[in-house]
Amino acid sequence: MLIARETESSPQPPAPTLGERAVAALHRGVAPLAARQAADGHWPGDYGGPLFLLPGLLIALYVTGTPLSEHRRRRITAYLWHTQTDEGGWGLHIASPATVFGTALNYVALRLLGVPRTEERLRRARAWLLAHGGAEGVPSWGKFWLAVLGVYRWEGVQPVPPELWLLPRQLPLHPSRLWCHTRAVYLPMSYLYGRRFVAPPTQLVAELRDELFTRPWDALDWSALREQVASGDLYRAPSSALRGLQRVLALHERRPSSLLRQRALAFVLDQVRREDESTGYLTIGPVSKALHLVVVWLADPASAAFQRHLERLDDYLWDGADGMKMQGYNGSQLWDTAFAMQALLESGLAAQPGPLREVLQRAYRFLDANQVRQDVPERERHFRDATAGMWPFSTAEQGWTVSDCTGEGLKVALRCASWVERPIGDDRLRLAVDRLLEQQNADGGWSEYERARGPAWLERLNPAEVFGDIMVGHSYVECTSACVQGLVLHRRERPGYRAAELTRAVARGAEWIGRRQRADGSWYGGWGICFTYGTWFGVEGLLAAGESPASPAITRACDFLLGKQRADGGWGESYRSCVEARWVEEQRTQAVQTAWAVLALLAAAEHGSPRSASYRAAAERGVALLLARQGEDGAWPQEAISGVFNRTCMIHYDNYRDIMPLWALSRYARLAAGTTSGVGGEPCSRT
Ligand code: LAN
Repeated sequence: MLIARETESSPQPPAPTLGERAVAALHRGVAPLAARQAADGHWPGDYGGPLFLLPGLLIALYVTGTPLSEHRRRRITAYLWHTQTDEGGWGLHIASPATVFGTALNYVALRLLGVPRTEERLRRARAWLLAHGGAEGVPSWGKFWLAVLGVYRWEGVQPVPPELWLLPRQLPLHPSRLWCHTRAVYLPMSYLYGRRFVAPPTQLVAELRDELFTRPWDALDWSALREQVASGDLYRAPSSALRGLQRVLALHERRPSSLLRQRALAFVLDQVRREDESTGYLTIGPVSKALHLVVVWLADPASAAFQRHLERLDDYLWDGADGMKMQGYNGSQLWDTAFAMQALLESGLAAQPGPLREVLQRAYRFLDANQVRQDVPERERHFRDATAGMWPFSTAEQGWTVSDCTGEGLKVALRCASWVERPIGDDRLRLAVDRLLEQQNADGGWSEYERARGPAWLERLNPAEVFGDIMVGHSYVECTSACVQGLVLHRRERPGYRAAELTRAVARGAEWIGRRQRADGSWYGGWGICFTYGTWFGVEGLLAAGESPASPAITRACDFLLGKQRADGGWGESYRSCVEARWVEEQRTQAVQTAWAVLALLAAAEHGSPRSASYRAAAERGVALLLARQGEDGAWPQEAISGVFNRTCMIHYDNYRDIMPLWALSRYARLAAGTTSGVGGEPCSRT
């Protein structure tokens, strides 16, 4: 009776709605994110994943006689054991099965770290390597590092003649036309190759010669090995055109003119120095970082440049729970900050002054401090595009600016302008717009770093067997979408600036995005896994450009996403999608990919798609999954790896696991509450 009466007088509160639960989850989720913000406003994160970077660095340190601290030696060794596969080898990246490239190089790395050949795990690694043809078939970048160490003969390495840099600039084969990362790798390689640098022999090198190959070292036919690559490692088999070119170059290498060689080496060294100076000795990426270390040491072991390089090693090293690794970049600082800010802005939680506002304000300061404000000195002589006004992926000091980082940076700068203490001046935002307009490719899309410079057929001469699409710049849906979104927001918030050009650029960008949509409605993502990521950008880009949400393109894209939703409400796509260029399911659904799909579906719903109800319903099931995956502490657990480059190599984005679910929940909560406003009344809708 008592119970019945109580129920009558105080009815059970109704179960919270999904919207209310999302808001509660947001409150819990922003706390751990806020706690991890660095004093300068960015979010530090582990940017590991690739497994071909540490060996290059360790070889570089070894050949330059640079000692490794005991701490680093232990932590790096721990990482290498941690990443050994069950089969006993190492892959191209942490999610990949063992390859000859990964195994030969990481075997060498462990030996350089002092592990004896008799160590049980190393014996398994060696057994795996020898069963797969030994280091004879290591891909070209592996051959290169082994040659520097003295474990491979230079005759077994495909030519990288520095003289190519002396060709007339107009020629398509001039290295300045290559994709910036490829030219940054082959530039220092050409120096070391041109000098045929080999480290002084040591006992360890002699032992490695003995351990890595299936046949006695002295009996190996080096010039035949030049063309030998383990079949399991091949992603892009060398074309016959490339083989032809390499044979011609090898003939030339029998008797290179010493005068030309000296001139070419001097030219290359000057380029290396310019790159060092314009990047604070970070260089554009991890491979060039290790190569430059050897180059500047070889040019002058007592140089300040060599010391500066050593001082900036830490920027690439990350000591995580799994050990110490070399990261794929000097970090993802700006990129993560721009995304985290958008997730927070869209939540509206920071609308009132308070601690979360402070988080945004600090993040904004990072954005402000890391806009690149000038071009590289004598940039034409260094083959660099203008950069003043753009944002980089990591830091302004590193200096290599990226189109989509600029697009995202511009978006957040504009969205915060009305309420931050010291907004970035309009002149600086206009510079960003100028650069984006300059960098649009002839096909209407955007590449990442530079406007595309080389003809597409140069891809047929790709000598790096393990990567695809690395020879020249290509337009990407992510870059194009982010640039379109940034330009559209600028046009809306600061009308009148280069209006006609902006409108035309946006239309051409949208056309490019439309053309690249696949028959199934998806887009291939070049930098995140994979169709889920690409489709999120495709949808947002088209909607920002004014595409009707009822259009076939948007409908097909959303239908694609609906078709991939799994019974648990989530999305889960394997990294194999990137490699195979077709959808491959991941075993378990992924919170990060679910967030991307939810963001896309809700964007279409918010813009008024006639199918809004079904998109919202699907998004709600995704949101429910995100809520279920959130931990007690408000954070999300790390699931499968989510980033990629060059089609084959996966890379870890540490902060995505929190940022992306938070962003999706923010959007859902905002729509559920029926508001279009985020912080300071800034409209969040992307129209
Ligand atoms: C990156 C990191 C960021 C990434 C995004 C901004 C996310 C993307 O939208 C555009 C491309 C870009 C800038 C990008 C390009 C390729 C990079 C630089 C990397 C994935 C980080 C590491 C990778 C680089 C090529 C690794 C070094 C390996 C070689 C094969 C040279």
